Formats: sequence, C-alpha cells, structure tokens
Amino acid sequence: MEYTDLRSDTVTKPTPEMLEAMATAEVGDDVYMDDPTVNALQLKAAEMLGKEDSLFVPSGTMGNLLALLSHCQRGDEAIVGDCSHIYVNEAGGMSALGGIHPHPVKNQTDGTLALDDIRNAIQTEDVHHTITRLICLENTQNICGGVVLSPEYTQEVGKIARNNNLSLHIDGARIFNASAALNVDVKELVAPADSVMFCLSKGLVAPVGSMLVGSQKFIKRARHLRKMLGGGMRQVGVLAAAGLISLEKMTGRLGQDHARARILHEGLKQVRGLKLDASPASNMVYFDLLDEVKLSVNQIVDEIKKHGVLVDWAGPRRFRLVTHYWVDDVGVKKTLEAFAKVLR
Ligand code: TLP
Repeated sequence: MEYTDLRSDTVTKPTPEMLEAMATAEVGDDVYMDDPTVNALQLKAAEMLGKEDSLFVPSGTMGNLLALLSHCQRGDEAIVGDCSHIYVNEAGGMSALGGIHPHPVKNQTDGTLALDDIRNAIQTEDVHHTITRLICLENTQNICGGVVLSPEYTQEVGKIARNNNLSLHIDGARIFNASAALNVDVKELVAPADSVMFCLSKGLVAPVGSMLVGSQKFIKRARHLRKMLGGGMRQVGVLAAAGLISLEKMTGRLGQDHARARILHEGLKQVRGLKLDASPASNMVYFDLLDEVKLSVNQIVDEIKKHGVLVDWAGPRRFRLVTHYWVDDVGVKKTLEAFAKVLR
C-alpha cells in the first residue's frame, strides 16, 4: 500500500532530482576539507543565513550538541526552553557529553521564553553558582505547535545575551518554515544569533544532514569537536549534493506545506472527538482526543494505518500530524476521510 506519512517531516525521501545529483556528485575527502560539493553547500548555507561560515553535520542533534560544546565549558550553564528539543529530545547530550548544566525556563504557549524569565535565569556571580554562558531558542518551536518566533522577539533575546556577555544559539531545525510563515528573510530571523542549526532532512527533503552556522572561529571549533565525536564524514559530497538542492529548490515551497496543514486543521475540526489546537502557524497540526473517544492513541494509529495513512501520537491523548513535500492534496483528503471513519 502507498502510505501518506504524516508522522514527521523527517520521513521525507529524496526526490528523483536529488538522487541524480547524489549519483553524479563530485566528491573529495571532507576531513581534508577538499570535497567540492560539501564546500559549495557550506558556502551557500552561510550566505543564506548571513553568517561567516558553516559546517555540514550528520544530524540536527549533533549540530545542537556541537553548538553547546563550542559555546560552553564543563560546568557552564545553558538556558533552554522546558519544551525545547535540546532539553527534551536530545538524550541529555549536553550534560552527558559536555558537562553542561541545562537551566530550563518555561516555554510560553507561543513558543517564546518570557524575557523576564530569561533575565531571572541568568546566574549571579557567586561561588555557589554555575556560570551562565548560553541562551537557546527554537524556531519553529516544535512541541508548542510548530509556532514561529518573530524577528523582533529574537532581537530582544539577542540584546539580553549581549548585555550579559552570553551567546545565543537558535535550534532552527525548521528555520526556513519560520521564514516562510512570517514572510521574513531567514537572515533577519537569525541576525541576533551567534550560531544556528538548521536541518536539510526535514521540510527541505534531503535524506540526511543538518547545517551548523556561525562565525569562522566558532565553526573551526565545531569542526574539531565534530571530528572528536566521530562525525568527520569523508566523501560526503554524495549527501551534500542533495542538501544543495534543498537550499536551491525546497526553501521556496514550504508555504504549500503550511497551507495543507491549515486544510488538515480545518477538516479535522469537523471530526467528532477531536479538540484541535489553534490553526497551524507552519507545518504541524496538533490535537487532543476528547474523553468520549474510547480508543487509545495506539489503537487509533493502527486503525488509521489500515486506511493508508501513517500518524504518530505526541502524548497519551495527543497527536501531531506534519505536512511535507510528499503529502499532496490527495493525501490530505485521504487523511481526513481516515479520521472521520475511525472516529465515527
Ligand atoms: N525532531 C523530530 C523528533 O526528534 C521529535 C521530529 O519528528 O520533529 N531540533 C528540533 C526542533 C527537532 O524537531 C529535531 C527533530 C531536531 C532538532 C533533531 O534533528 P535530528 O533528528 O536530525 O537529530
């Protein structure tokens, strides 16, 4: 059966154009920094984000970890959202591997960290305290609903960072979705940040890889740490070739995924037993099951699958559906019909 897969945008398989580019990519040894395709990708990513340099990394998780390790020493503290991917979904890498102490701050429903909460989380100089080094934001904010942080808000956080001698990292796994949703150049969205990670392998459809972006000095340090973690990838131009197509062809079409997410949201509102979150800001549709629904989330996942649709739960009574390149109008219709039938 051909499935419509809404579990995540991480499921996106490469397009035929990407496969062709991968098969014919010019490669070298990227640890010697002489893979021309990787070099072209790193140049383009840095240019598009308005930063000095960038580094191709195997995953978003490694990109975030490299940023944390580059900005912080052991025993330093990083301010993170309590619903951030870095805090919740990266296996505690910052503390396990970097000895970095996370300082969680409540994520507001709009994905922001309240500015006063950030200010209050900065440690005062005291022999008892850790040393605050870093603030991390996430844009789009996944768990809060794929919501977007505005350039104005990010500027304010950037000011707090600068006034307190801290660095600002943005987990921009889906920063191009934020850019599309706000109709703001991605450069403007990340201008206040010292470093940004973004993923090629989500809405941008490449099979593997993320980019870490920042100053030359920061990227030099991150490259060293990437090697330490075993992430020096040799003839990795075969993957970078797909990433170049992501940057050239995929960043401009994300609005289509957002429009389909809104259609899904509208349609699911009509289905009995579901309580939808607010209309999606980007490509994620979140909703809860009402008490009247007697099926468990796992039973619903299994039943929906019988109709050719893959979904994943996001909590004991919660779902997240994610639109992407491979979800077309037919897939949206099929999904709405599947939910209507299963919850009838
Ligand atoms: N997110 C995945 C899961 O891990 C939850 C998903 O399906 O959404 N930052 C953010 C904001 C992310 O959402 C993710 C992946 C990452 C970082 C990590 O990227 P990868 O999976 O490449 O390590």
